[in-house]
Amino acid sequence: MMNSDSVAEFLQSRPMWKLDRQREAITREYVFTDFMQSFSFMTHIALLAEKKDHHPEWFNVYNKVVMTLTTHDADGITEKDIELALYADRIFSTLDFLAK
Ligand code: H2B
Repeated sequence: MMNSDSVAEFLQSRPMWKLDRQREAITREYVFTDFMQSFSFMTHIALLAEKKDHHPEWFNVYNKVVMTLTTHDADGITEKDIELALYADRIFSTLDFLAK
């Protein structure tokens, strides 16, 4: 489990991510132009999730994806969640290649 200082540091550097205290998870909403973008984004994340054996909880409606990250084995937020969050943000910021 990560200490609360490093979680706070992450949240400060990425204000789009919120802490869900009840779940001990981090969560963010991504907004896309359409379903194809949402689903392409999810496909990219899914491949890394399988590779790392660390999977997001997510909710998708059309152009929106809400992603919640927590480590079930540890009952809280770990480095794996932060790593997946950073990866998801990076995929999101390179959406031009998803748009085609
Ligand atoms: N994903 C997440 N988010 N947390 C986990 O603890 C977790 C996982 N554990 N994916 C993995 C799979 C575990 O169930 C397997 C057995 O390693």
